[in-house]
Amino acid sequence: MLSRIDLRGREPSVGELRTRLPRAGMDVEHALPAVRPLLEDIAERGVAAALEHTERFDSVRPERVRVPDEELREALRGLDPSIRTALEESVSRARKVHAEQRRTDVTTEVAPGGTVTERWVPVSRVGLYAPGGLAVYPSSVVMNVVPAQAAGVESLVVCSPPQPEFGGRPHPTILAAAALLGVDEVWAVGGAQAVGLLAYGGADTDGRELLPVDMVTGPGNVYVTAAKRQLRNIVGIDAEAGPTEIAVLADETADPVHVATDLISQAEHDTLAASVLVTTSVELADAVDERLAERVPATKHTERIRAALTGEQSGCVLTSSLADGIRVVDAYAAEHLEVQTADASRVAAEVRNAGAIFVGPYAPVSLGDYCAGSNHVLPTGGCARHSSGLSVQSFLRGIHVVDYSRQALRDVTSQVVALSEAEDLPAHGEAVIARFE
Ligand code: HSO
Ligand code: ZN
Repeated sequence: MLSRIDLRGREPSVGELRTRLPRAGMDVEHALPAVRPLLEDIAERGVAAALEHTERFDSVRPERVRVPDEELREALRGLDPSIRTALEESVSRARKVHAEQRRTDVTTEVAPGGTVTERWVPVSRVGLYAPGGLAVYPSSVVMNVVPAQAAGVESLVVCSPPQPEFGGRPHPTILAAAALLGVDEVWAVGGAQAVGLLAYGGADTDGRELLPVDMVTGPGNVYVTAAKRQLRNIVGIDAEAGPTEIAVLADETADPVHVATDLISQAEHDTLAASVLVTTSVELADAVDERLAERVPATKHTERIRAALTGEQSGCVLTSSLADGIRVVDAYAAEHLEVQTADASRVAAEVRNAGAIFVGPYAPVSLGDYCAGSNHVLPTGGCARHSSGLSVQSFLRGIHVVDYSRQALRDVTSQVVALSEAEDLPAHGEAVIARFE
């Protein structure tokens, strides 16, 4: 089922690997011309404009855009108890991991009387977008809210599209997840309109105000991503999320059922999802293909999965050695990488580029999606070469606080003056000299 790229006996360069390896893209540029005028309208007319666009796109008009507190509490009460228990487990594991990511301020004495303190200050107000429709992911609400709260973000607002089948409210599990996490501000608005409202602010018909945020995070469709790209000078954004990716680096010791089920699991997200097997073993590749042929027709979202696995973004790469396999996965820099080899920990330790690494037979990506404690908002599209997933750090700014005494400044005057002259900016040096005349 997976198309094959045979690299055995070849040593492609990193550049060649990057172009040859399968990869799906998202055409954000294409969506921008439609999104720009919509955002201008939201900037001018706020919630009224958002309501009109929502009615046009989603054929629904929520009675109140700000979800009343009572409806949040009601959604949590109505949540299936087993889902509630699972979400609580997910939250508590994620909180354990993210609590350890907090930073402490550090003061460095650079010279006698001269210090620089790096002060970590959380972003004040964050907007989280939670999609509706096909992708209703309460787990993503957890993965965005937990690090923001651990960072100390004071004000959090969730936006999620109103759903016609829920009387114009966002999906009840999204509301319940927000309530469980202690987020009490939820607005029933979706798409690019939501990103616009979060950036510019607005007021509901009953006067309740949506204050503009400093940062917007959360996954969304191409229009949501286009809106984030368009507004990135006005609000901070998390990385642009492309279609999800799983790469599995496996040798002949891997269990083909584990490999096949994991490739299928991420293909389940989207016809554009990428599932890539990198292996030294033709026997394993054949066995995985057999398991895929059995399992794909037997699972719920067969057509979506088949489209993803047979799409040009998915495939199987054969390499001569594990070392070559590591070069391939490093060049690919998958959002999720599973290592299913003998001595998987050692192999995993050699990998440099991946959003998250899942080691051995008992760490499938779906564990990480829900309940490992790790974050599932991860860099896609090769961005794992230079970026990390969402963490406490994403919501912090490290502010340098510079504090020098008179003598400490005097001691370094000649160096400041020399550099200011070298750059033909003498007024920079004069600002220091003036203090000692
Ligand atoms: N695998 C997705 C996250 C997710 N999976 C949410 C299930 N729900 C991107 O990391
Ligand atoms: Zn997933």
